[in-house]
Amino acid sequence: MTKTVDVSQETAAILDKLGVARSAWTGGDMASFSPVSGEEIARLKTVSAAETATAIEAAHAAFKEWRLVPAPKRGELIRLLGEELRAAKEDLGRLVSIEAGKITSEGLGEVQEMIDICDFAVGLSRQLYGLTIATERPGHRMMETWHPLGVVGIISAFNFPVAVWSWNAALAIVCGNPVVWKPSEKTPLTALASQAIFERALARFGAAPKNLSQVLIGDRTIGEALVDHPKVALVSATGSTRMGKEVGPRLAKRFARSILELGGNNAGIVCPSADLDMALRAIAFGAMGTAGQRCTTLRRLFVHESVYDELVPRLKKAYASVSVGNPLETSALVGPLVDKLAFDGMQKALAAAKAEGGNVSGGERVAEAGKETAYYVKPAIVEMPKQAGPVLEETFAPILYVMKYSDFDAVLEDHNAVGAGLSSSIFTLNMQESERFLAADGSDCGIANVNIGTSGAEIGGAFGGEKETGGGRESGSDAWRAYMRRATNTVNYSKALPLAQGVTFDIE
Ligand code: UN1
Repeated sequence: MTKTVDVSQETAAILDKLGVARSAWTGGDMASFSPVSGEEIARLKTVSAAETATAIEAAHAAFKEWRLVPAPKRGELIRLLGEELRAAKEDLGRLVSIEAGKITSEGLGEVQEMIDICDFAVGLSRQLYGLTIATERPGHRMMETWHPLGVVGIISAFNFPVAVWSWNAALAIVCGNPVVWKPSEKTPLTALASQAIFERALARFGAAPKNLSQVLIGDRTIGEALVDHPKVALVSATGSTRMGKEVGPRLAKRFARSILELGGNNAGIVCPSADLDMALRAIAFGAMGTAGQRCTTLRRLFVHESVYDELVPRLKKAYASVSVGNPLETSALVGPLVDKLAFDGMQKALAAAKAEGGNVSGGERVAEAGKETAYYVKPAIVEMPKQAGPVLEETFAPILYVMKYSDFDAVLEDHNAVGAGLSSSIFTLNMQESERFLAADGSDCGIANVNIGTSGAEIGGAFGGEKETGGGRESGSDAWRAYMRRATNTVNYSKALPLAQGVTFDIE
């Protein structure tokens, strides 16, 4: 017997414990649901476009103070945030499971990702360095300085409801910028909880300006107000390519910066020499993990004809036996889809795949007793005669399209023949193949892996992708530079004024 969890009651208990005021999530005008049970768990107050503008002005006032605080001191605030997140890990992870439907270890993993980026950002707070560059003029010095940029708007998606905020917020704050966050309408509670945790860190930190971090609950009008407001210097937006196509040009129109982290239609290639046991595990997690709702989810698999008949039946067996169920009550590996829209999208893609000659196993709804508005599905594996129809699109659901290949050059072409360019993997023990995959004429994605799946990237690397994925980079490596403005400084310490390029301009 599994215990029955009262989702609403548990949500309330966690929010109370994390210090989120009841007035923020009861009696409001926006309903929020848990995909675990399909039930309404909160009613939130939304803010208007006018209130968004006020919040941005307040953030800008905070910017004027925060940019003058030394970066290592700013890092101290993020160190405290990391401590508070460690203390709240279990509760926040559970809330992620309730609100996004993630299984327990993935809910906790998401909070771990927040902790990791805080640690990274603390170190970074002492490493926001520029170059010193040789100048062509005697008695001169040329260097780069990195300054805080301004208010950073964050638009995040339901599938990583808190980690993506933290990638942006930890870096932005260390870089001297306040953040204004519009979370997904599907996951507002984890946002309120993260803000409450941040406020605990702020209280311990002491003297920080007000409104360094704000959460704005509401619909797309808030996102639009963030995108259009002249005092928002950068918007980091995670979501669909369709959303990015609207956000990108609007930001460009006013010369604001963007970090776009959009769709992924990620592929793996299984070569003749692959370690098939390893590939099987990586494929299973990449394609079925998070119920196929990561932007790094594995969606297309190319298997060499020499190993196809060995690997694919094993994969189908793993699909048939994978446990699907309530992530709060069971240790199932696959939780629910986020809502009915996601379920309908999945069924539509499967029907289109069949019409293209696909052979579908799985994909049917799994009944969860008494929960007609919760959408649990068996992950689907679809053998396709070729890459066509829905295979070329991102469907945010656990569908893995499997195709046979014979020629390495041709499979690389097929690999790159989709709009998105986020993540990719090759499974091979042949270094000529693996190196080629990572070379200039190999994978065209922002993330290219060898003998690892497409999902589950560490925070230390820059995260993002090319083409219709939007080109933005968040998280590790030098992604911090997007949150700062670069000044080139030339200092003349000589007694003369030589002009560059040998130009003379002598006045009397
Ligand atoms: C996303 O799905 O939007 O690599 C982000 C991963 C995670 C982040 C995914 N670290 O799967």
